Amino acid sequence: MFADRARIIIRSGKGGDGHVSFRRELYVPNGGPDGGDGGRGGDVIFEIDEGQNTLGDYRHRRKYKAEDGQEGGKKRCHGADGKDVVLKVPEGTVIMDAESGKVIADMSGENRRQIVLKGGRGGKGNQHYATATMQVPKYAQPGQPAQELEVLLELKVIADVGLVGFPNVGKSTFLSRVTNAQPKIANYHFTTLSPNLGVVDTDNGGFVIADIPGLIEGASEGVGLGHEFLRHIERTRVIIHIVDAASVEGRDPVEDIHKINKELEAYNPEIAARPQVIAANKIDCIFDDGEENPIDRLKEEFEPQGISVYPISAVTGQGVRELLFHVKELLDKSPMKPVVFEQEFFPEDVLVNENLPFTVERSEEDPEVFLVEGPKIEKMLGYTNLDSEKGFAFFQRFLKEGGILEELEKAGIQEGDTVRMYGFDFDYYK
Ligand SMILES: Nc1nc2c(ncn2[C@@H]2O[C@H](COP(=O)(O)OP(=O)(O)OP(=O)(O)O)[C@@H](O)[C@H]2O)c(=O)[nH]1
Ligand SMILES: [Mg+2]
Repeated sequence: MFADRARIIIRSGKGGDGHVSFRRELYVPNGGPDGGDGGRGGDVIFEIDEGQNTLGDYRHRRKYKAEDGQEGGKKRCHGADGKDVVLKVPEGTVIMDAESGKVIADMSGENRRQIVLKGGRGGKGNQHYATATMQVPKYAQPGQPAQELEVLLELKVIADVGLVGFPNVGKSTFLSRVTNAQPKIANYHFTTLSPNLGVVDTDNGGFVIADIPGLIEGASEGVGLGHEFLRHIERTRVIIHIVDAASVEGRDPVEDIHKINKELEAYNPEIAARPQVIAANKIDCIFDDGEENPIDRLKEEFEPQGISVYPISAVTGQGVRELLFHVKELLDKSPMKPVVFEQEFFPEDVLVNENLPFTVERSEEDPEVFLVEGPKIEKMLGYTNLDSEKGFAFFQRFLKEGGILEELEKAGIQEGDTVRMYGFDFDYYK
């Protein structure tokens, strides 16, 4: 497993329980309830750390847990809030629900910090439950439960330009030539296993280049970790296709380009359609042996398709300036369209889908009133703000998904009847 992918378990803090206690004063036999509220459980927060460029930190530890809130105390003492846990990730990290693969957060662009799991709300102490009819409430609200989730972190780097090509064609050498990055360079395949980023300075502004691992035939079907590697170019705008024009390893450069472009097309046609420029590398190794010059062959084949060919040597620097100038032009022409992955999975919804213990009863005193009781419902009422439109909609969905509406109908509820839950009255309408 490479450092640009990790699977971890995260858990928010449970809310502290509300406390049950009664005032004890000299000469006062039955003091009122004074149990304090529980503290809030800590959140699990993801945050971009500019200094990081791999997910290496997450390979060694699998569980990350925020602190639980503490129970409320006597004398209206509020329990301490649990500490949040803040997980630092490199920019471009996409957080997904491990089970469904659905996106929870895309840590890029404007989104520098996101709460992924919210800590449970603290329960209310019995001090809140004294009423005219119930002066010694022996119950308090339990804290909201913690949430636990297995998530997949995937680094999808964000760069203006992606370097693609077979292994060993000189992608990393090129990156080290045009930026301050110092990637590993060696004369064997798959020297680069996770992307390296570098910034190119030009007279009219800089841009970011990503050097990605080499691709091989079948990459789009997953051969040679192809999928892992291909996803790193998803968020680039222009592609520099590097090819070994000197055929140092005996392959034909024209065929190489076709093969890699076929893989791009199969993986994601949208990537294959992005502006591309060919860097015909290693020209310092091309010797005139009477055969047709490979640069001419590349130009004949690809320039009619609108793909320019630039002969370069990443080692000597020959031709590199012209290439970068052209790339900058392409970038200026291609729109700034950041690829952002939208949220498709909402961890807080998972709480709603639990099986709910509850009862539905027609009131004996008034046949148009239906009483609903259940610990989850009470808790839910405790932490939902029914005055806000969003809160009310959330509560309605909870009633529907929890099967409560269905039970009410079975019990014979009619339009306009009243649903009563823990002192709250609602009119029933379909
Ligand atoms: N003669 C010559 N050799 C080069 C040139 N560019 C790169 N090389 C050599 O090619 C070999 C591979 O270079 P890398 O930059 O590691 O290639 P890569 O494409 O990043 O390879 P992977 O990371 O394995 O995909 C090294 O031995 C480089 O010195 C060039 O312009 N001319
Ligand atoms: Mg490399």
